[in-house]
Amino acid sequence: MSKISRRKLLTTGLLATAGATGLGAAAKLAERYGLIPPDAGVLYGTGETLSYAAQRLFARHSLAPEFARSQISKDPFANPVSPLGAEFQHLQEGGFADWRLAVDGMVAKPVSFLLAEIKSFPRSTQITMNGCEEGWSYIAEWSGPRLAHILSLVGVLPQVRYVVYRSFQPDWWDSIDMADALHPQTLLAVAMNGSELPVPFGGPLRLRVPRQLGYKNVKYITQLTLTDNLKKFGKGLGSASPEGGYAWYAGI
Ligand SMILES: Nc1nc2c(c(=O)[nH]1)N[C@H]1C(S)=C(S)[C@@H](COP(=O)(O)O)O[C@H]1N2
Ligand SMILES: [Mo]
Repeated sequence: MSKISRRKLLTTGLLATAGATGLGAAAKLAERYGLIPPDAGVLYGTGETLSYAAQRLFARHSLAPEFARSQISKDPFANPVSPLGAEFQHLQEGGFADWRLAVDGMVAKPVSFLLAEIKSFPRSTQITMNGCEEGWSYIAEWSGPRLAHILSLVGVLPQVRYVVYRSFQPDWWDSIDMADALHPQTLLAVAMNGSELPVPFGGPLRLRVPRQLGYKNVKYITQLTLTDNLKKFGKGLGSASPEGGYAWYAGI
């Protein structure tokens, strides 16, 4: 089934659940379950907003499609990033030995992991698609520890609802809810197609959240912050993306 028709089906399901009273009732249902995305009202109408609620109510544990090794793209496209600068180059020259991932916010025990520690954690491997909102996509094999594993090491407080993730590039930050954060396909990728994750593809550390579009898959991850409320981050929209016209929830 195409992405669009699946989305439409899910939203229709939510509307059906809400009954003949329609969109307004569905929106109330979404609100009751705390499923209003942080950028609701900024960019989209009710129907679009409801695709997030519908996914979480009816397909919370759905899996992104996985592919055969023979389907891996021969020539994956790395979307160019703005210059990473001298500090990044210095880290790269040192084999990223000093690259750190800070995990903080609403946790029992804030931790700063060295890249070597992250690489020593049990890895999960997936062959999934990375798709840009501009229309192109490629299939690759990614591996790295599950985000859920990293979170299990820091003592996530029960009221946490979102993981905010930041990049070495300050303009790139985003967040996902706990359904995606704890999802088995959500990884902190350290390898791609059997080699170290190349810098153009986000090396040394990239968030892979294959249930969402490419732009949620932020490269050069340096920090994870657990929170119960996205209002205090940036402009309060849960990500830099809605500020530029892209939805916070980019489920496929
Ligand atoms: N740090 C950082 N992460 C980023 C970007 C970026 O410019 N900087 N571009 C995003 C966009 S718009 C897309 S579509 C994907 C592209 O992934 P690719 O380079 O592996 O094709 O990375 C995303 N992650
Ligand atoms: Mo993109």
